[in-house]
Amino acid sequence: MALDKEVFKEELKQRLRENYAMELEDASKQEIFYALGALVKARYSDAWRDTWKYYVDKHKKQVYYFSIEFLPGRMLKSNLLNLGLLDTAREALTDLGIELDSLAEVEKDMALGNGGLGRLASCFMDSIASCGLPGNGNGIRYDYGLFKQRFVDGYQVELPDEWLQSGNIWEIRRESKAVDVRVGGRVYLAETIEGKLKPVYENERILRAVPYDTGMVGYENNVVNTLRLWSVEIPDSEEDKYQSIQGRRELEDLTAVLYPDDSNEHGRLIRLTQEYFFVSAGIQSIIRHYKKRVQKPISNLSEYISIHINDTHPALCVPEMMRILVDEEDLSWEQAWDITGKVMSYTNHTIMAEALEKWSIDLMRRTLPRMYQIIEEIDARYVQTMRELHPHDLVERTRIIRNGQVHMAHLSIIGSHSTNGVAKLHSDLLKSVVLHDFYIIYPDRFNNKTNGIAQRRWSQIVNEPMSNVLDETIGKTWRKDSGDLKLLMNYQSDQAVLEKLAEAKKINKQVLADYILETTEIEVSADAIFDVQIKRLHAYKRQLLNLLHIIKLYQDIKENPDLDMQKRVFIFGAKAAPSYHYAKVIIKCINEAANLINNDSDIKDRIKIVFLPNYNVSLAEKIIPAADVSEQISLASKEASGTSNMKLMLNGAITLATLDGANVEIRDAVGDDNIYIFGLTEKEVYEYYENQEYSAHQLYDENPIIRRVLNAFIDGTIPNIVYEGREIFDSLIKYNDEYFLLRDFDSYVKAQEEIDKAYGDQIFWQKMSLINIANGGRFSSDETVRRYAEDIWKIEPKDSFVTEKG
Ligand code: F55
Repeated sequence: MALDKEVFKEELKQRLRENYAMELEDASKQEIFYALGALVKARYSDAWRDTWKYYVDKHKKQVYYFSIEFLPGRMLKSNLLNLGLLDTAREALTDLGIELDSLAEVEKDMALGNGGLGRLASCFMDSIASCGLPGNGNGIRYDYGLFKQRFVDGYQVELPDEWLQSGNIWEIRRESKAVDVRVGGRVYLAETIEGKLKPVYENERILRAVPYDTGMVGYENNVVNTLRLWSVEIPDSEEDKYQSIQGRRELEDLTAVLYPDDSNEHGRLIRLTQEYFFVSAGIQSIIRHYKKRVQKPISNLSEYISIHINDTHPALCVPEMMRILVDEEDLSWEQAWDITGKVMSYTNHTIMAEALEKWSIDLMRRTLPRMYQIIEEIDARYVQTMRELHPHDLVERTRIIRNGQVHMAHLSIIGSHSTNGVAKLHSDLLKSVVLHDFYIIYPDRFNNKTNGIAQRRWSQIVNEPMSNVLDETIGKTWRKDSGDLKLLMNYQSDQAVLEKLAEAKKINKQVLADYILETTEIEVSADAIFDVQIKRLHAYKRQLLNLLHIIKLYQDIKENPDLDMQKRVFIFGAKAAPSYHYAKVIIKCINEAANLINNDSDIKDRIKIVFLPNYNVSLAEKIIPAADVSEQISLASKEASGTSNMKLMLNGAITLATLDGANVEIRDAVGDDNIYIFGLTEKEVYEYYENQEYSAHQLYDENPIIRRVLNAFIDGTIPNIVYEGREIFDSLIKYNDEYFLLRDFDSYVKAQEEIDKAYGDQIFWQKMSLINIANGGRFSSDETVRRYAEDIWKIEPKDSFVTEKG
């Protein structure tokens, strides 16, 4: 039911009176935000219940997306938009003298994830609901999200993110749905009276998993799905066992913090327990629901349920499902294995060897004894079956338990029916290199699902000026179906439209410039090129290559003060894992180079460096609409997909990229003339690995520009980085530049020079920008999840949605 502006105002006032015993005039921003949140939640609670009931009544097959990270960011505006209330709310609040955007800033950014993987999970949640698909998220409700980042003397400092401090308006604690999870102790098999072998647990610890549910509101379709996040508690029955404060602490710590490392498992015990905790709680609650509501024989499970393993962190889904089917539901191993394989599917997000998750047998056995027994059995049966079909070596290389370790990717592939990569190139590399052995064994299991983004959030919510121009130009259908952005292609030579888009960009740049001034005291001009690199800090993502180019420009200007070039602001946003020393060194160097360049009067404001602290979803929402250039400069083959590349193109930024991850598909979408490609191809990178002919030292010796840039790190040109500068220098020269920065340097500089020239011709530039927006629709996560739904999960959208779409 549509909500009238006047009713909206009354309801808001009413809620303030009820919840806070206050009149609007006396309420703080925070109180108004919570009253508004409660109002919004009440608007979808009926649809939430009805969606749930519909899935049950119609026996709909549902997917459960298991992910140890979700990164929704703020939800107020997105919920308002999806409920069709955004304009009403904005107008009603304006009448009351309140600005929606500033009210929205009160909401804590929900940051239960590190980066791309967690954000992808949240984009999927939005799209699954918006496409009317029966799907739910399953994860962990961390008390503390990803650390907050500050810079002190140019160094990253981490602070706790107490996001729950003033409560979370969107969640519902459902104590009645709590389940018990057993960890530790000893398990042995004993014969029952019927002569079956059953596990007997000794000295195990029982954890209580309490779910907190959040409604995932679909876009104008009355569908509200569920994101279920689990929190640990001590069960009453166990109170006696936790007499010591330390014992209690240890247990309560289980869901306290998100591990802040986005590439390396450190083999920490608590992490493995976290993984089992949310997997076991999730699967138990699925099976309970199935038995109570679906009421079909357990042998039909795979007709009603699909479980997705987002990266290997939830890989224990495989043995946990086996445990429940065999130990608790009394199925034979063979029958349980058949069902498990049909239910499970797995997405791989990386080819970086160090990111492939492994656990020592010893730790696994101690922490999760029953899981280990089951994995051992899966492994033994795998070897036995495959031995007859494949060479010994191949079977040995692909088995789950190898060299004292449990390989979680192997477990995920062997225990599921589908393994997918996240961009075409990445999926090809999985088949030809990283998981080639498995591709030989299971060729039919491999497929590609190129990532996508929640386009409504990343266009209409974050970029109103551009959205208004789009409405005026091509009508409003693009808001529901982003494929319609293509209509914009008809206006690529329409000067008036190009100018309007340029004006919208200028408005966004001024907003960001104001934010930059406010947070960093750096003054930047909205006339400059806003050149943006926003992503986790990683050697392979090559923020350092960006810095090397900036140093070169600096040196060029110092040498030739009349150098003809466009003004540029280089904007960085990046957190480094707290234990990732080299990444932190790069942060320090960027910050010190910023100090040097921003304060050098010879440079004036021709180049500026802005490293915005605490990059997160909300900050991305400020930066992306204001970007002119999108830096996607990872070493080819290393970035599985990337998703900021998609968000930036959708907002009219021009991509400067290597042929890596989804950049390849962005190039296909916009054409060679509307993107700047540079650097080694993935094939050339692999050739270097084979022939071992790369010599960074030689490039340093032979290329005077490279030499001068690198020397700036060790000769005092960049101040305050004695040790850090030396480390950077050594990583490139002494340790031969693992990610080929120096090899790609010249072609990167050349591409940057072309961008400089292109920006000088504003009509030319705006045309490229328009073509990028027009083709951004291709990377909608609506499309991505539809492909998962059809090819992998075999789930169907809610009927009303089908009819609505025709
Ligand atoms: C988090 C924890 C661990 Cl232990 C390992 C990895 C991560 C993580 O955050 N990975 C991640 O974000 N990977 C990224 O996934 C994106 C979505 O598929 C890709 O676009 C991106 O290329 C990839 O690096």
